[in-house]
Amino acid sequence: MRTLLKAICSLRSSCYESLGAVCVSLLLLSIACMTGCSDGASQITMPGFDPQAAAARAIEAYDQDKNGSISKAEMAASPALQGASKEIDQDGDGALSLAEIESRVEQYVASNTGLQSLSCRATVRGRPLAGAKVKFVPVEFLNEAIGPAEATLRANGSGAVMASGGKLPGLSPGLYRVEVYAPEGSGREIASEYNADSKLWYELNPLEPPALAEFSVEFQ
Ligand SMILES: [Ca+2]
Ligand SMILES: [Ca+2]
Repeated sequence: MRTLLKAICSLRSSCYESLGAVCVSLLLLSIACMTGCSDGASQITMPGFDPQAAAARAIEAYDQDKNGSISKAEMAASPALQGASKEIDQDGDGALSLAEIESRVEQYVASNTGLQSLSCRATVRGRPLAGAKVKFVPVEFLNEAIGPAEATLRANGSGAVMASGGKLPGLSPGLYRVEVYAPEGSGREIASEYNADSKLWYELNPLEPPALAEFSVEFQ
C-alpha cells in the first residue's frame, strides 16, 4: 500500500512537473510573441544621440579657422545651424562652441522622445501648396542618430510629418534641413533655394513646445 501511494505521489508530482513545464513553455511562447509579433511597436526606436561626438563632428565640419567655435560667418555653410543658432548660443557671443552644441544635443536626449507628432504647412505668397512634398533631412552631424522624414500636403497646404519612409507619424528631435518640392505633374517647379540649395530649416526640441512647422516658398 505504501509503495502504491508513493508511486501515485511520484506520478502526480511528475504530472505537476510536466504541467509546469507546459506552462513555462506557453509563457515563453507568449513572451516571444509579445516581442516578436508586435512589429508596429518595436519599429519606434529612440534616436542614438552621442552629444559629444555630434558636437565634435559639427566643429570639425564648420570651424574653418580652427579656433574651437563656429562663428557667424562660418555658419553660412549650414543654414540650419545658422537658423537655430540663437537657441544654441548660450553665452550670446554669436559663435557656437563645442560645449554649446553638445548641450543642445543633450536636450534632445533629455526629452526622452523617439518621435513627436508634427504638422507642417507650405505656402507660396500665402496660398497653400496643395500636394507638395516637404522633406526633413537631418543635418550631417546628427545623421548617425536620426533619419529623414517627409510630409505630403493636403488641399489646405498642410500635412502630417511621417518618419521611417512614411510608415510612422512624427519627427525625431533634432535639427533638419527642409526641402519643398512641387506636386508631381503640376508643371511647376519650386525655386532651388527651397530644395536642392535649401536655406529652409527646422529644429524639433520637444523640451520647447513644437509649433506647426511653416515654410514660405516661391516658384522658379
Ligand atoms: Ca571658428
Ligand atoms: Ca556662444
